[in-house]
Amino acid sequence: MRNRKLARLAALVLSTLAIGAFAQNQKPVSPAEKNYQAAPSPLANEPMVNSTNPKAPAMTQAEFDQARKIYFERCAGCHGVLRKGATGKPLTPDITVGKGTDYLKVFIAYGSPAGMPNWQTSGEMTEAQVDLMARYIQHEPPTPPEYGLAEMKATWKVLVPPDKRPKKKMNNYNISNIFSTTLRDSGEVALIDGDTKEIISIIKTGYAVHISRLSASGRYLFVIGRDAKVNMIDLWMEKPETVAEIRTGLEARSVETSKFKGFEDKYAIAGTYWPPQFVIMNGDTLEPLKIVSTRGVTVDKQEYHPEPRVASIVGSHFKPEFVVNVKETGKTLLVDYSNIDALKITEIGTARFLHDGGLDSTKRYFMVAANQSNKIAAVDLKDGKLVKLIDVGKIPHPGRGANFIHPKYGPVWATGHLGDDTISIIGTDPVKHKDSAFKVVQTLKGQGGGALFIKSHPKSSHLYSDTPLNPDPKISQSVAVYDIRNLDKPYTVLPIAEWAGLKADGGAARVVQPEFNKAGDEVWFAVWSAKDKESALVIVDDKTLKLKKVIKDQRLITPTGHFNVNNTQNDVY
Ligand code: DHE
Repeated sequence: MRNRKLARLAALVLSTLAIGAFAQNQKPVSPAEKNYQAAPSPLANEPMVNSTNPKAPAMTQAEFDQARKIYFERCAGCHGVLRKGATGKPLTPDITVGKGTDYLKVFIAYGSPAGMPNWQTSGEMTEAQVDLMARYIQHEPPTPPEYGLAEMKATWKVLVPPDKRPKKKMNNYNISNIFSTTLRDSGEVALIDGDTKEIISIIKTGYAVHISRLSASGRYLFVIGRDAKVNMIDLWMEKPETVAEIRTGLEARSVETSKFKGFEDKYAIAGTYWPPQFVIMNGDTLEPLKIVSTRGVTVDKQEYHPEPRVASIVGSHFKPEFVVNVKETGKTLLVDYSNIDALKITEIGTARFLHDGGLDSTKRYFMVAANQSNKIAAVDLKDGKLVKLIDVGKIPHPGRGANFIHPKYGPVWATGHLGDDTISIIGTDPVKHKDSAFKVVQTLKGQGGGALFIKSHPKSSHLYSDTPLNPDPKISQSVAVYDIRNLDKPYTVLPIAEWAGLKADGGAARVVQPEFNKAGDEVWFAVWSAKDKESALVIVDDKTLKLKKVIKDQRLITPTGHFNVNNTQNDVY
């Protein structure tokens, strides 16, 4: 009876949603994007200030705490920490109280055509949890604590001070061909010798570790966890180890180092999701030096946003600047670090919501995905200005993108898409190929949506595109390879997961992130399964497109990204 009533209400609410005000301006969210965004936030376990709303239905403290945990584990990635909306719509009490508990319950239970997951009917939430969440979102969003210099310093450790570190390389590794592989769910990185394919060591890092970057000299490896913990690893040590560490906030995704001549290895920078800010640190010790908030107004409507998260960061090779991309305000900040006591920041309005990106082959232009605008913003790092906003496919997701020489249009940079099956190729040479510069010169068809990373190498004539978030396992477990010399030729599919020969235990075996070795003659892929399932790394010979090696080891838990030292240090992609 109760279920019938809920179903009737559902039909009514869902039909209103399709045309109603609550659904306005909401683009459909693909299941792939939902799965990608809805990863648990480390904020679930942080203490927060709760303030209840007298107009909202009552909740006990225990109910509130349970709902808050669910919110940060399931909902914050799309709706935002303060529920101001990002991929998902805003859920602040001024909107939700007027909707009422029953309406909200239907929305949570059944999902919406705009992409809200059907949490109850999919079995991911019980009816009681749906009721809890419907009441919870009518209360004020609890605010996580701020995190300033004192908090950072309290977590900062210099485990091996600079004067106690080796004066020269103390190992026999070919450091520039080491790979740092993210072991996401064990909170570790695996350092792998790219020559012998042996695991050098497994190093404990932050929670759900995200990316690795290199210092300009290639000596220090910086790794950041989703909990904003940065590990600085010295690759000169006999056995590379963490020499300094710090927690730069409560949630983060990006870390980078100063690359400009004269500032090599001088600074590191970490950007945080919470609090919305970035911190410049000493490149030798990770001592936090300067914190800058990214709260501010959005590029389009010019309204205040309280939590604009820091997405990708790159170190400019043209000026002593960090390029900091702020997601929710849609702004690219050029942060001049030549005098951090008188910090100069050039604010370039690009588009919302900025995510990942990389440099063109000359390193002059930074190409960044504004994923909810379906655009790539090209920023000129020499002249410090926006060159162009380029319309591409649906939800561009380049990683750092791929640079290669197009037979007709010269130097180009490419991105794949989460939301469709295309690859957009953009001209990047305004000198010799003026007519095609910063335009989409060709669109390739890929295997399907759910693409995350695309890669090439100056020595290679191939372009590799993964599709780990495609719902079809045949597509998520393989990659498409294009012949750059003849892009009209159909792509070749490499069955990477099949080659890995994993135990037939039902692991997702998603193939993620092509990454070249230093020589540019082999490509590494992660075959990513759940924590309790077997995963592997698969290495392909770039010339023949044949399997070269499978690395399996019980310590390789949930490998995802991998970063070759030389290519990451020198922005070769
Ligand atoms: Fe990432 C890069 C954010 C989920 C693997 N990811 C980035 C960057 C950002 C980001 C802002 C750019 C950093 C830079 O260049 O400075 N990623 C996010 C999210 O917010 C998101 C969507 C959800 C979340 O809760 O974290 C998310 N990312 C994932 C994954 O699920 C992936 C596939 C697996 C994993 O390890 O978690 C993943 N992200 C990566 C990788 C890179 C990355 C491998 C680096 C790409 C590169 O070539 O540099």
